[in-house]
Amino acid sequence: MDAQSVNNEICHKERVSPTNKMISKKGWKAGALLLIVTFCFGMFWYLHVETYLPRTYEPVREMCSVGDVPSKAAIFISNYSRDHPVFLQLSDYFWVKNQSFYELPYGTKGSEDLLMKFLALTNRYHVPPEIERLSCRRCVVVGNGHRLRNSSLGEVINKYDVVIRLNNAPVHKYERDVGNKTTMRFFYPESADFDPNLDNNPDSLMVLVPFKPLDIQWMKIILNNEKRVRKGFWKMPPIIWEVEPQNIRILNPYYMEVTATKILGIDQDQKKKMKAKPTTGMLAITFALHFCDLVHIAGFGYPASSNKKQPIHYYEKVTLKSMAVSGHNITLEAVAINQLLQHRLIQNLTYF
Ligand SMILES: *[C@@H]1O[C@H](CO)[C@@H](O)[C@H](O)[C@H]1NC(C)=O
Ligand SMILES: *[C@@H]1O[C@H](CO)[C@@H](O)[C@H](O)[C@H]1NC(C)=O
Ligand SMILES: *[C@@H]1O[C@H](CO)[C@@H](O)[C@H](O)[C@H]1NC(C)=O
Ligand SMILES: *[C@@H]1O[C@H](CO)[C@@H](O)[C@H](O)[C@H]1NC(C)=O
Ligand SMILES: *[C@@H]1O[C@H](CO)[C@@H](O)[C@H](O)[C@H]1NC(C)=O
Ligand SMILES: CC(=O)N[C@H]1CO[C@H](CO)[C@@H](O)[C@@H]1O
Repeated sequence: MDAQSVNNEICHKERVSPTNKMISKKGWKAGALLLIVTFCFGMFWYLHVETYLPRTYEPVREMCSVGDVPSKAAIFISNYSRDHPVFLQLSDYFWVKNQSFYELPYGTKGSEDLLMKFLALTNRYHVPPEIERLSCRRCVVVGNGHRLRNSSLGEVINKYDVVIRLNNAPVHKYERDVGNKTTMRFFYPESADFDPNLDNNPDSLMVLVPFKPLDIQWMKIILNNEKRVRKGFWKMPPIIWEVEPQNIRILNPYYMEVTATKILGIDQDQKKKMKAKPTTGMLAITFALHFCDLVHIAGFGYPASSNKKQPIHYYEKVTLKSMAVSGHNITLEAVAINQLLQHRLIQNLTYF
């Protein structure tokens, strides 16, 4: 800037100074107002996003660290082992019968012949190779809790390598909140989806959790199209159930045993165990701790027991009353889940 222009500048400033002052006063007020509005909007957006979308999920891709869950689980679960076969296989029963200590649902004692017949029908016993060969497995267990409603977690859930769903929880028409990817679905006859093709992908694994020999029988009857059995179920299971046999698996009862004795600390005594069977959700979390390197959960947790009208599921109106007769101890399970969260073995995507 040369002297002349500096001079001009000063002159100009001096000349316009009174109006300038007014303008700058008004400008300051407008600026401050703009700042406040921006701040408020920002805060609103921040809080809104914060409460609505939990922070943990966006970097799911980068979050996997091999061996993280196994090393933590080894401390938490006595005799922790990932060497057990995930699903039952024919070779366990064909030549040499697997010597199981417990009967169903905690072992296969007494069900060997039935298993041999059934497992000969499906002929597939493994995890799909594209999952098996992942160096780090990111899993999400999707509970059926009501808080998934309007959660918009669908896209997030779809990003995991393994999405585990439970029982007859629908996907159709709930995609925005729960996603549409299903790697495995854990179920038993009474909880089977009547329209499995609507709520699963063509390659979803349908994982039977056998609570009693009749559960394996039910599936064998359907696959063989034998005469249907109606007695012995506490709720009528589907009698027509169209799933490709190669997508069916039976979960190794080992995980049920670990869930009961080590996660829930239910007494070793078999009779006592029968009284409080773990839920499919609790079982799925235990399984994930033995299979995955990262375990996230969504849609877990029940309303307070005083809240009698609050629906417990995202897709139907049943309330806590239905759980009272279920033979599950959900108080015990809530304590266990909280412990797993505290030890960072699992992380939650939805608030409890
Ligand atoms: C752990 O394994 C050992 C050896 O098999 C066994 O003696 C012990 O009872 C097991 N402990 C638990 C808590 O399962
Ligand atoms: C076979 O039995 C052993 C105990 O002897 C058990 O650890 C294992 O999980 C069983 N395998 C299957 C597929 O049941
Ligand atoms: C979900 O959103 C819909 C539409 O915005 C609303 O009508 C409904 O009450 C919400 N449900 C819950 C459980 O918040
Ligand atoms: C999920 O939905 C999206 C969008 O509709 C679709 O492109 C995708 O193929 C679906 N995924 C599965 C596994 O069905
Ligand atoms: C659940 O387990 C806790 C702790 O063992 C026990 O105090 C409670 O009575 C159990 N509840 C039911 C309904 O069995
Ligand atoms: C029960 C529990 O630990 N809930 C947590 C779920 O995750 C959010 C953060 O994503 C925590 O704020 C909750 O406390």
